[in-house]
Amino acid sequence: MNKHAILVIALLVILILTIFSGYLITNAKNENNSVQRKEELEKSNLSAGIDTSTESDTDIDNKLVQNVYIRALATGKYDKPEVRVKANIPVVIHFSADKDSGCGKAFQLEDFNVKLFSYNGETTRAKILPKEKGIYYYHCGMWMFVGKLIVE
Ligand SMILES: [Cu+2]
Repeated sequence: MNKHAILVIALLVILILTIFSGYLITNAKNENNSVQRKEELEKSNLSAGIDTSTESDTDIDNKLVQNVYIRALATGKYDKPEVRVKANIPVVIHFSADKDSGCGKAFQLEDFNVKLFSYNGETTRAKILPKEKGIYYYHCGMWMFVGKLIVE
């Protein structure tokens, strides 16, 4: 092997190492960014009273849905007298009712044609897309349980 060949091989090795380390650094940066973005979104969602903790990473990244959890209690009230959501982002309502909540087992949100039932404490869901800002009332069949869905 002559000197020239050794030099060429050495240069090739250096070139490959440079490209590979550049690739590693870029990858690490991307991962950091996506974790940071997810944390920021979770923070902003929390301050808006929206729980995204059960959603997959994809849903959080794409801001696909706003989850709201409402439960009718045996005390004759909802656990949340009001819920705030943002307009033009789909909302999934997760409704459940205590076994002793009587007519609270029926949940209605007429402005969005939602009628849910939870007879045995189970969670039932409805997805809506609120387009107009405003206050919409959710309630049981006789308006004894009443709560506000506030679209901002
Ligand atoms: Cu009622």
